[in-house]
Amino acid sequence: MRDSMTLARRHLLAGSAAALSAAGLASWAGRAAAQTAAPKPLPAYAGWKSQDALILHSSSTLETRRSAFGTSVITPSSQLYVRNNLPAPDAAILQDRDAWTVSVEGVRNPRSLTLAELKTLGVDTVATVLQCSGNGRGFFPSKPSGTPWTVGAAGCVVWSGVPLRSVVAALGGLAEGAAYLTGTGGEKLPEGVDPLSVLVERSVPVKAADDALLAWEMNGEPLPLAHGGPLRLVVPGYQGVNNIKYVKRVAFTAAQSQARIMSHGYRMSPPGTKASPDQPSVWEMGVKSWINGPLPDKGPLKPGMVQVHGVAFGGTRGVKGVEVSVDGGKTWQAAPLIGPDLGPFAWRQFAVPVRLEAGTHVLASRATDTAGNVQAEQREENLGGYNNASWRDHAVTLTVG
Ligand SMILES: Nc1nc2c(c(=O)[nH]1)N[C@H]1C(S)=C(S)[C@@H](COP(=O)(O)O)O[C@H]1N2
Ligand SMILES: [Mo]
Repeated sequence: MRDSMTLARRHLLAGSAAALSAAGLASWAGRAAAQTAAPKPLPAYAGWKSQDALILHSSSTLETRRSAFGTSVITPSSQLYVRNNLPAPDAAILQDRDAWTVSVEGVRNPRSLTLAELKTLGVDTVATVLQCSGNGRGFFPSKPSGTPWTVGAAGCVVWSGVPLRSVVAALGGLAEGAAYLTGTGGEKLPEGVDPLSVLVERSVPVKAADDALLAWEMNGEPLPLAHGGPLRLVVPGYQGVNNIKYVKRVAFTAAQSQARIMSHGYRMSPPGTKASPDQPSVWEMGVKSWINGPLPDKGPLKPGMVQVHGVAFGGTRGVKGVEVSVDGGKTWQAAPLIGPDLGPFAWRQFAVPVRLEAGTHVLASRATDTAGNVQAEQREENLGGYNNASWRDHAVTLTVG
């Protein structure tokens, strides 16, 4: 949407540049073209990422282009989206990764542990879909405030770290009354404001701790600063915001965090209401899929065969199957899942060859999770534009011929 607008503008300028140089105004035209050709640079903490694969919404919101999702299951770190609610900490926190400390509370023997100590308590690897709860917000006609992500505030990544349950066991087990797992981010808070208004601290139901990881590696490399290095709380199957980067504290608590990001942010507030702590928080992800190719951005396709491919996931459950429609949801056909199954929290790729004749085609995908839940046709309207899993919103319109 936004990027296609930029493209259109670029074409327009390129066109007018040609016209102007023909009229002998080449130097002006050259300058205009140079100004539009250089994309805004990536922010320093994400400067190692692939500029071509990303849409830069702001210095703290980078989205993977739909066309950059390939057909292998893992999203390369260089193409993975970034979302920071506060400025990322100074890169100096990565100088001595093993010295990073996290305090563990709400266990029988609460204490602070270094990353070096955590590494002695156990290790596991898990593949998860990391997705911002606002992914798909750009499809809400109500234009909720916040980044208008379409599909690219998501990726499938492999984490390695210590299972949280091993840490809890090493500290004597859970204390009485633990109802939530609360994670706190280690960012430096701006001065002169109420800390609770900016602190990144989230609570999830304590059952989520069974699958949670304190991760120090992502996609086979030490966890980059942009993604929460040196240590991140990974809560498989839960929306991105619950996966606390630069985690400084993990607490088993009787109540949810009082931080604004928990009490009022990320709530499923019905339209016309105000956000409040009694509304559902964005926790577990629902069943969702979308098509990543073919896409209309390369212009009209020639009639013939195409491989319709995309991704599908079930949040805390795996995916049982995916169907694809090329007629806007009137008829559906099963689309085989391809590639390795990396477990219930990862996404699956699907691909199906279809013949497209000349005309306009609306391509959609619809996933079913292992419990039989089918991806919804419609989004659930809400103030923040969260949890959009509507297959209709994610459909792709193609012109052939
Ligand atoms: N400490 C901390 N953790 C955080 C955030 C943050 O701003 N600070 N943002 C959250 C949000 S809203 C999302 S969507 C994901 C983004 O993860 P990524 O930047 O690694 O893609 O991190 C979550 N964890
Ligand atoms: Mo997010």
